Amino acid sequence: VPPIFAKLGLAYDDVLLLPNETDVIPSEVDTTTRLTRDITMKVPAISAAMDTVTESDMAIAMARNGGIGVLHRNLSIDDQAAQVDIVKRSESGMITDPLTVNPDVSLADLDKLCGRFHISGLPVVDKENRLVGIITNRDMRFIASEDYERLKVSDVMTKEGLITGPSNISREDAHRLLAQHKVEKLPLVDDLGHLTGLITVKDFVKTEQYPDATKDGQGRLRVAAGVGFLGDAWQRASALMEAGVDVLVVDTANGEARLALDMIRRLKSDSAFSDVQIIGGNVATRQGAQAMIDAGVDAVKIGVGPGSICTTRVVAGVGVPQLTAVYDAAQACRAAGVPCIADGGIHYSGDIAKAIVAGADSVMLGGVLAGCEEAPGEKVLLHGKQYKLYRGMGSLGAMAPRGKKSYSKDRYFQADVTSNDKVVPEGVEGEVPYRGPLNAVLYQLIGGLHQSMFYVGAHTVPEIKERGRFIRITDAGLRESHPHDIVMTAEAPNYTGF
Ligand code: RVP
Repeated sequence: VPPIFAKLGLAYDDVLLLPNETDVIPSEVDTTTRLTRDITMKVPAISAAMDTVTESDMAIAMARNGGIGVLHRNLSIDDQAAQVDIVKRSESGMITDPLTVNPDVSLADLDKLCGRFHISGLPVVDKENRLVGIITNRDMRFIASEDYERLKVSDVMTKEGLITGPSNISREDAHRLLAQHKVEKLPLVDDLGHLTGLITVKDFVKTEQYPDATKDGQGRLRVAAGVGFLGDAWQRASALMEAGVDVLVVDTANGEARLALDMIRRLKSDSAFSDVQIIGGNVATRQGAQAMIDAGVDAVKIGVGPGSICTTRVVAGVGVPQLTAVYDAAQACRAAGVPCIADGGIHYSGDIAKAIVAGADSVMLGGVLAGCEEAPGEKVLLHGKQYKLYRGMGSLGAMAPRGKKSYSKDRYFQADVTSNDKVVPEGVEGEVPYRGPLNAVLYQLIGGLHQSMFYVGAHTVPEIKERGRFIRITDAGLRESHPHDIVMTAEAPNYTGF
């Protein structure tokens, strides 16, 4: 019979990382990590699938800055799929279904079309979708607006010496062609001259602006989305897949539940989902992680009860302090070559390195991102300071929203409860300080990780996992770690003091 008491469980605050001899320069470390079996990202951070953290704005900002966002599922299937579409279209290496215009259209109509879609020019195609020209601002510049009704696209479009590329052109070749001919748009055509895509110079500019962005094979930002496992979960997963989602997160508070494991197995065995990576969670033990791996997941998400808004540990008395949970679950993941994610309980940047040394490949963040400009919801003013709403997905507000349907109750297996006062919450609702745009917040969080890597003497994520060692500390050690014997008079961008 196994003993009824397991070993002592540790939280991030119970340990510190030991410094080592080092030749590392913080600004030069490489934080590239694996999100799932098939996807890597430059920054090991994921925004949580929560309705006060990740909608399309946050997902775009996270992917641009090298991480990824998980779109929450407390909204209708159509709305969630539409958000996937927004992220996938926000930056595209190549537009596969570009807007086009017919040669017979009047310049007046063309002008309206360009205005509506905020574009500066269009490929011109005949009825068989063969490219016959291109029309841009340049062609229109010297035409008086009173002639717009009279003239047609075919009268002014550029048709001689069109610069085009083959459908399968590489990014580098496309860039070379655009630069060589000093054009802004490169239509792509197949052997028969049909238009198959469009590459614009604007996308190259974005690439320079966000060199770390997490992108798919077509140069579009990557995005993840949460799904459940009951009711219309399959329909939701299918709609998200059709909208182009890169990763589905089977999102539950207890990943060892048979229904969640069944959903993962079903997704992994359906060839329609072969291009979508599947993350499963949450678990907090080695055996839990093994169950996920056996079901076939592409990454395991770890955390039962560490979340800043979570009351599972007091309501149900269940959970594992997060450092130990990550350490134990990661043992199974490492043996299977499956990446894992430490989800919840990250308060300070130093916790990210602790999670990674314990075995995680990336971290999922809720509370520290909920105050960002890109998080859903308005800022509120409280006692002269700005705040944003942050609530648990197991809070009353998320599971029993007044006058609205909750789509995510089943995360806590409370799907068939109809009356709101029959809901048993496992989370709370509150406000977090407004923290401005995500890039500045992430800069501090990941900057902190760079410093950790410098102290530990690690140039890369695998190296910090290998070299990192913990020392356990006491309450006195923790008090000593935080600022003490001082009244703080200036705010630090990476220390909130709570
Ligand atoms: P934190 O970053 O500490 O705010 O934790 C965020 C995590 O907490 C989420 O990614 C999720 O796993 C968990 N969560 C979300 N809602 C609740 C709840 O209501 N109990 N917990």
